[in-house]
Amino acid sequence: WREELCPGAVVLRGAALADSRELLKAIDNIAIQVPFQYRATPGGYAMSVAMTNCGDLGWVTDQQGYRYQPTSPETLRQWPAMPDLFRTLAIHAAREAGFSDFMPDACLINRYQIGAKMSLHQDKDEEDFGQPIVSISLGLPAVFQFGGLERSDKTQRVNLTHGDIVVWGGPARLRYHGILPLKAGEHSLTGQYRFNLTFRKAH
Ligand code: MD5
Ligand code: FE
Repeated sequence: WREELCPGAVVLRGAALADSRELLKAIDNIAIQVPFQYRATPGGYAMSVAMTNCGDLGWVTDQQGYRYQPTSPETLRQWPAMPDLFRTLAIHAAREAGFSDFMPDACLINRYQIGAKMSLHQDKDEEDFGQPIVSISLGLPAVFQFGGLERSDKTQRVNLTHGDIVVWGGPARLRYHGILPLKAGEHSLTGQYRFNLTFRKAH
């Protein structure tokens, strides 16, 4: 089932459902190698979302700023390889949304605990805004906040649930967005967590 949120933003409801157990197993395997970290923003605020990465490049933040880098700041080693299933799902979803040449080199894995949120922001650390971002939601549901190209633009709320894939591209690529504090709940596959995978062409 396909929902267009606005030009450039397409929700593929349940598109990752059939693969969700395998996706979660792969996340566990990555987190064994490179544990989830609560990073600080350049302004010095601890994020409530814990993060790890896989793929050639990973997104990190610290006092120096936001950036993509080939190694984990903690292990000083390369991020684990992007599992084929991840890449395949992301490429297929992008194609469904009209982006036929999406080749992600980065996968950020966000883990939300109860109460965790992501404040309104734009994703602009990537080199080519012509490339979309593909996101896969797993576990507890979240309320996604979707704004415009200016921080002050009014926002709409969208529920993202287990197995949903969203492709953000074209005119939606630089919209402000965030995640409201995760409501308490229990998911049969993830317990008290929500996971979100974001696939990007960073470099
Ligand atoms: C999440 N993650 O659910 C979201 C999903 C992040 C982040 O926002 O930066 O890690 S990605 C949502 C997104 C990406 C690019 C553009 C837009 C939304 N958008 O135009 O609204 O953890
Ligand atoms: Fe974002």
